[in-house]
Amino acid sequence: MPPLDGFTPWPGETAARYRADGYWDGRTLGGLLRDSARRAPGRTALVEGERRWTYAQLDATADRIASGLRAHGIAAGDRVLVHLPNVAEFAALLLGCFRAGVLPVLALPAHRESELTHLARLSGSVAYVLAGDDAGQEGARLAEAVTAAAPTVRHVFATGTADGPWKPFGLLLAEERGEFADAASPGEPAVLLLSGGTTGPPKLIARTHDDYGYNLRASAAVTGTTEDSVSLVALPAAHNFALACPGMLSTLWAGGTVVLAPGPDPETAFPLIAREGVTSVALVPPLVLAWLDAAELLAPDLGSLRLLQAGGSRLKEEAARRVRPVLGCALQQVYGMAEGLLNFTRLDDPEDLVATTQGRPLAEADEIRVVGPDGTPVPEGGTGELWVRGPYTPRGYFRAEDHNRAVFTPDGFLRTGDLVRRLPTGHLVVEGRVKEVINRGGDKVPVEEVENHLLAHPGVHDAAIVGFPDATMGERSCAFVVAHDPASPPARRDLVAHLTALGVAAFKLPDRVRVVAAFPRTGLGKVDKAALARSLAEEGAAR
Ligand code: OOB
Repeated sequence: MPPLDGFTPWPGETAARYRADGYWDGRTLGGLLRDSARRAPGRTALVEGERRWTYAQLDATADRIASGLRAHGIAAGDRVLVHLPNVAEFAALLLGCFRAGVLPVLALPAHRESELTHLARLSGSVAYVLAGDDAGQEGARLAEAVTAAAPTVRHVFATGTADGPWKPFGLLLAEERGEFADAASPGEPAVLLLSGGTTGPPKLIARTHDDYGYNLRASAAVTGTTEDSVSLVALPAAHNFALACPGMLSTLWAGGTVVLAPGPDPETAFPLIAREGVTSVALVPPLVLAWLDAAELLAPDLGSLRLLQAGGSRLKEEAARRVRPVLGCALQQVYGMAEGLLNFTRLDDPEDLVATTQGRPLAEADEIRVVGPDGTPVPEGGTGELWVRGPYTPRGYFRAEDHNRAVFTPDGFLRTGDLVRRLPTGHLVVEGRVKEVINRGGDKVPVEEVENHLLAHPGVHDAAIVGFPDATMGERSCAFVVAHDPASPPARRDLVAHLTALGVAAFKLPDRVRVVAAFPRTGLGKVDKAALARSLAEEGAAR
C-alpha cells in the first residue's frame, strides 16, 4: 500500500527514537480489541441502551465489518466519512475500519452539510455513514448533499430502519468467516480527527496506529483504567476526548466496559451510572456545572463513580472544588487537542493543583516550549504560546501544506495557539489563546469560517465575530455586522436562518448579533477585535 498522500510523517530519526523508547510498539489499533477479546471473550465490552456485546461478539462484528468493507470495494488506505452518534455501530465500524486499514474520518454528530461536504472532499472519502433513523428527512438531505459535493463518495450507509438514499448499515456486515487478517501498518494513519480549531476551513489530523496506540495506552495508565473500569461515554465518541483519552478505545484496550450514553445530560447519565456501575466519565465544563447542580437537587446514586475528567475548555476553580463533595469522586483536568498533546492532572496530585491547573503532559517525550510573540521562550513562569513536539503530536495537518508551513516551525513544533503558564511542577494553566477560535464550552467555533459564511448574506457588507464571557459556557459568540444598507440591517434571525440554510452546525450560530456602522481598526488597519470585545463588555456592564 503506498503511503497516504497529504500525511506528514515524523522524521526517520525521531521515529526510530520513539520506537526504541517504547512509545510506538508497532501494533495496530485493530489488534487492541483482538487482545482484549482473547484475554476475556465473555466480558462485557459495550453497552448501548438495552443492547450489550461481549468482547467475543464485538470482535467478531469488527471482523465482519472489515470483510464487508472489502466486499464493497473499500480498501486499505481508503477513507470513510463517519457521522454517527454514540451508538454501538460507531464502535463496531471504527474497529472494523482499523482492521481493514480503512481510515474513518470522524465528523461530530452536530455537523451539517457545510462541514460534511468539506470533510468528504478534503479526505476524498469513498463512503459516508450516517444515522438514518433519528435524522428523518434531514438524513436524506445530508446524504444527497455529500454525494453531490464529493464525487469520490460511492457508498452511503445508514443505521436504523428508515428508508433513504442509502444502504442499510447491516450490509456492511459480511458473513462470519473467522478472523480477518489485519491489513493495517502501524506507521500509517489509522484515523482522521477533526481539529478543534484553526484558521480557515476545518482541518483534519491523521493519527497513526503507533501514535494513537500510545495515546490509548498512556491515557489508560494515567487514569487508572483497567479491566474493572466501566467508562461512560457521554460526550460525542467521535471527539478525541471521549474516543481515546481514555474514553471508548482505551477502555476497550484495557478490557473494561464501555457504556455509550445517548446524551450527556444528568437525567440521562445518572440512571445509567447507577444501572451499570459506571466508574469514570469525561465531560466539558458546562456539563460539569450541570451535573453538580443536578446532583445537589436529585441526590442520585453515584456510588460507583471514581473519576470525573473535565476538559475541552477551562474549568473554573470554584466548580473544580465542588466535584468531590457533590459527586463523591475524584476530578482530573484534561487539556488536550486533536492535534495530539494531552495534559492531565495526576490522580495523586495535591488538591490545589487539580483545582487550579489543566494538568501536565502525558509523555516524558513531550517537548514543551512556552514562547513570546518572537518565538523565544518567556521567562520561567511567564505566560506565552505553547509549542509542542512529541510522540503523539503529528508533524502536519492532513493535506494542508500552506497551513502547515505557518503553524509548524521548521524543526517540527506545533504552534498550538494556546496561551499557557507553566508551574515549576510542569503543570500548565491555560490563560487564553492567540488563535481565532471561540471555545463555546468545549465546542470550538472557527471564527473565520463563520465570518465567511456571514459575508455570503446579501445584507452583510462585513462581519467580525468575537467571543464574550459567559458564566455557563465560558464563552459565547457575537457577530458584529456592517450592513450593506444601513436602513435595513439584517436581524439575528435572518443571519441564523442564512447560516442554517448553508448547513452550518448549530453550535457555530452567533449567540448575539450587533449591527455597527463601521468596524474599529487597529493602527495597521485590521479589524480591532479587542475594541469590539470591549464594547460588548461595556454593554454588559451598562445593563
Ligand atoms: C479538546 O480537543 P479539541 O481539538 O476539540 O480542542 C483543542 C483546544 C485546545 O487547543 C485548547 O484551546 C482548548 O481546546 N482546550 C482547553 C482545555 N482542553 C482543551 N482549554 C482550557 N482548558 C482545557 N482543559 O478539546 C480535547 C481533546 C482531548 C482531551 C481533552 C480535550
